[in-house]
Parts: sequence; structure tokens; C-alpha cells
Amino acid sequence: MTMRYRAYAYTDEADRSLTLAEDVRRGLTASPKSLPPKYFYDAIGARLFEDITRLAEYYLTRTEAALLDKLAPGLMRELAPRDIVELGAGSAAKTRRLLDARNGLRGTVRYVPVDVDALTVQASAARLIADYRFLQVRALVGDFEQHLPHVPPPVGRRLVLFLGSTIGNLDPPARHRLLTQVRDLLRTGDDRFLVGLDLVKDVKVLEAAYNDASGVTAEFNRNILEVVNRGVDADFHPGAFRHLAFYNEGEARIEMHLVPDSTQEVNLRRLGLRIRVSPEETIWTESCYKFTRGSAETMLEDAGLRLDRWHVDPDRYFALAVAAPG
Ligand code: AVJ
Repeated sequence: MTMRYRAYAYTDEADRSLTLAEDVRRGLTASPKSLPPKYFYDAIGARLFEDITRLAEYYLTRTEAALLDKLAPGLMRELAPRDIVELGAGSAAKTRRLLDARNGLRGTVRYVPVDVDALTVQASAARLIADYRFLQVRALVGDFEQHLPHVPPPVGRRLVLFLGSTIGNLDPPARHRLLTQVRDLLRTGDDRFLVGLDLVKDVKVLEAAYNDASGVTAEFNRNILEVVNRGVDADFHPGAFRHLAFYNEGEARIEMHLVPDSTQEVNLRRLGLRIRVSPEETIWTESCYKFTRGSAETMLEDAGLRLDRWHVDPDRYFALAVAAPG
């Protein structure tokens, strides 16, 4: 690929399977049992998530996309970033809405996608470089919860992106850790952080988004057991587990769980482990925290950031928050 592309890897397949083994052992020997949601996204899981984003009930992706389309020209003119760092960049589909709005502005922009999947990063970089003449890509193959300190110093005004309400998957301590590292990425008072936040709303709307009538989210949820079976040579029967997703009002989060229909004895051969999952138990697979302007301001301020702009869609379903160094 051209000089306009560089990639630096801080994790590889071996690392990831080791981390998976550790995460599975910790999660499935704890009470309640749990598995980290990052293991949803093998090839099948990534496709199922793409399907979820097209579901009528799952409003998040299209609501954020419409907001981005509306705001991008003003944001790119106002912020005119030279350096765009994106956490969990994936296929960079969302980023394109910002880059399209930059066409016509002068000068080069450096894009730093941070993603664990080297192939996804490389493929999206090739397409981006072909489509945007002003773009240079300096990829960071790594986990945004561990490797943000490896993000190179900015080459100009910086915009850090964290879209899709993926920040909602982090529990408060992990979220605070990440936000303080984002704070460190912002070097001057002109740098900004743009984060997508799904908002607290009618419980029926929230629960429908995670319990779609066609059962795609249920399949997406169960697929994590296939990832574990492959990763640690286990013998889970995903079909013996029921999908459960509900809104925990007190914690302002959707919780996704897997519930066994009957007691399941599971061998995790690579871990030398045998576990039992009884029907009174669940395996907690994901938390999706929901935000208000107040909770967003507090979490940003706690990390040394300041809420600078707050943009919501007409239904007040989703927000794009722009934060500045505090
Ligand atoms: C991609 C993490 C934002 O939390 O809504 C979709 C993942 N889980 N349906 C979310 C998800 C169940 C999604 N994020």
C-alpha cells in the first residue's frame, strides 16, 4: 500500500487468544458469571451486528448517522481537524460522513483508526485512501482499553472520535479510565472529543431495541458461546440458552444475559475447567449504559473534560457530545 498508509500493531492473534482464555476463566468462574461483549465480534457476530443496525427496533445506528450527516459540515468547518483518532474504528463507515463533509477544505488530514482487527483496519484504510486524496492513515492495531498511550502525538488540531454509543458497553470504572486517557490525547485547548451517546428514554423503546421480533439480537447474543467454544475448546450448546435483555432503571443500563433452559455442564478443555450453569443463573454478556445530558456532563468532568456542544435528534433518542479539555 502507498506511503500514505502505516500500521503499528500492539496486539496480535496470540495475544488475543491468551486474553480470551484469561477473560473466559475469570468470567465463568465468577458469580454472577459473565463474558466480555468484545467477544461478540467474530466474523459471524460482526455480520449479525450489521443486520441488527438495519432492524426497525434498533434505532441507534441510523439516528446517529442522521445526526452526523446534519452536523458534519459545521463540525468539520468549525473544528477543521488535521488529526482524527477513532476508537473502535471498524469499517470507518461512520467516519466517512465527517470526511465527506471535509471535501474542498485544504491540507492533509491524518486518520488514526484504533481497532483490534488488523484485516478490517487494513481493508478500510485502502478504501479510505482511494476515496480521500487528502488523507493519510496511521493505523493502531490494538485495544482502545489498553493501547491509547501508543497513539502518536498530534500533527495538528486533533479530533478524537468514539461513535455508536460503544462507550455504553464500559462499566463506570473502565469508562472513567478510558476518558482520562482520551483527555491525555487532547494536547491543546482547541482539540476536541466527539462521542455518540444513546439516551435514557421510554423503557419500551429501549427494550425493543435489544429484543427485536426477528430474533437477530438473540442469535448475536448466543453466538458468543460459539466464540468461546472455538477459543478454549469448550462444548457449550448455544441452543440450550435463552436470550434475556432488560432495562435496569436504577443503573440506567440495558443488560443482556444468556439463561440456560436446564442445568448445563460445560467442559472448557484448554482451561482444564468444567463448569455448571444452572437455570437459576445467567451468563451476563453485555451492559449498554444509557445517558442523560447530566450524566454525560458528570462523566466528562470527572475525567478532566468539559461538555462544549450537545447535539440531539428531534426525538431526543441519541446525542453527539463534543467535549473539550477541562
Ligand atoms: C455496538 C455496543 C453500541 O450496545 O447497542 C447491539 C451492541 N448489543 N445490540 C449496543 C449491541 C446488542 C451495541 N454497540
